[in-house]
Amino acid sequence: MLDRSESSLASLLARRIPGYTLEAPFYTSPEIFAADMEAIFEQHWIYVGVEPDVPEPGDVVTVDIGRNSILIVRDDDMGVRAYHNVCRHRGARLVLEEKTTVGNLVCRYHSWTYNLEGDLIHAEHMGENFDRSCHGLKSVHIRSLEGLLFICLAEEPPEDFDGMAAVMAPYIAPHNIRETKIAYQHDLIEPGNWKLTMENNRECYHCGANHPELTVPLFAYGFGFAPEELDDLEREQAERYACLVTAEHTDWERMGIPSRCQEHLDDMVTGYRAERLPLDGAGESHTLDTRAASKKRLGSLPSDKMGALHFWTQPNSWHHFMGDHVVTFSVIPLDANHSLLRTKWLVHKDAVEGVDYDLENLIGVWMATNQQDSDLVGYCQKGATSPAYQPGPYSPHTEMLVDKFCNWYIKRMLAWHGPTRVTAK
Ligand code: 3BY
Ligand code: FES
Ligand code: FE
Repeated sequence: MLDRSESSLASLLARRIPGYTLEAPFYTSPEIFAADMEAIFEQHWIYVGVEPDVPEPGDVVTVDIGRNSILIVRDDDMGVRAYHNVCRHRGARLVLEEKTTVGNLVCRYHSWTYNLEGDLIHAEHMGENFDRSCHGLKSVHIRSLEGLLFICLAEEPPEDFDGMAAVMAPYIAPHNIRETKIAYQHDLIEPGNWKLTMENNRECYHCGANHPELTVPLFAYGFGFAPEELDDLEREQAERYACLVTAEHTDWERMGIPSRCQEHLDDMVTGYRAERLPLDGAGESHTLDTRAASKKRLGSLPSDKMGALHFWTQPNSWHHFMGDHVVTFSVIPLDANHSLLRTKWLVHKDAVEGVDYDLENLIGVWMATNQQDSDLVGYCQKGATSPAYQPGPYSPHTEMLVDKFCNWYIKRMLAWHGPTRVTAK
């Protein structure tokens, strides 16, 4: 049994062993959950949605992150802004819907009215000394990375977002997210701590045994292996895959499509990784026939056979950009044992369902894969509550990026909570 001082967050952070899963309280403790929300989700750039969530002026989307509710609004000049979803009168929540369209933002309690720029433009019976200009909505930092929307709740957001954006913009821009529409969104509540959802995404060690649909378009050798464990035939296939990646990178980059790996998962405050990888079969998309699901090719891409650009950000997102569609995933923690996985499928804005794409075909692979991953996350959550649980080793060949996620998390927690003491029960 841990005594109270040994189970303090500070000692748990200090004694984390690199290369191993985290100790159980990181997955189960409500106190560490609260510490995560404060140190990670209220300090870092959090991926929340896409510009096509709010295509027209007056479009509003709300995102709840822990104790915060955030409004994302398209303004009259086509800018995207974010505000706290809290009325400046007596604090009522302004917008209750997840998505709506408004002329102005009107509080239903006493009708205080804010324009899309967040200014309070109407408040009756407040007397002549009342200064409306001191009661505008509180803004939240928001950035669009070629149409991917990130918010930051900190007063001073991490400055290295711009560095990531400069590297990543040329990778994402050819898919032109701003010219897409959301064909489908799916919210899945996973029965596990948010870090288990993220860890699960950062490896494909589990893919062969668990993802019969996803492993149709993915190459079996795409996510690492121990060379000494392969027989001659497997080694030859793995070498062929490595050559294919090199050849495709060269071809795509010659066509002006950045594809080579960029990795800063644990050496930046805003950690990220990106790489475009070939797909099996026809090589076009994450579908069961490996062909494009949508007939309208995205953006300025030169070919249908663009493989899939994988883009991952710390702490809460991953994305797959293909020639015909984009799938984006955001993870929002709900409590120590539950997380919201929000998935959006984007197709060209002119693609028509039933004509240019079949929805079942478009979403089939990831709908199945998400549910399989959610089950796996649930098994780990159950395991973490057992007295028999102890941190287990990551594979040095297939789980390096899981370790990098944990390294990043521990570093960021130490940076924020280092000097304080939170006791994990
Ligand atoms: O998100 C990725 O890039 C991959 C694909 C499947 C699981 N994950 C490691
Ligand atoms: Fe919003 Fe009163 S609380 S108008
Ligand atoms: Fe998976």
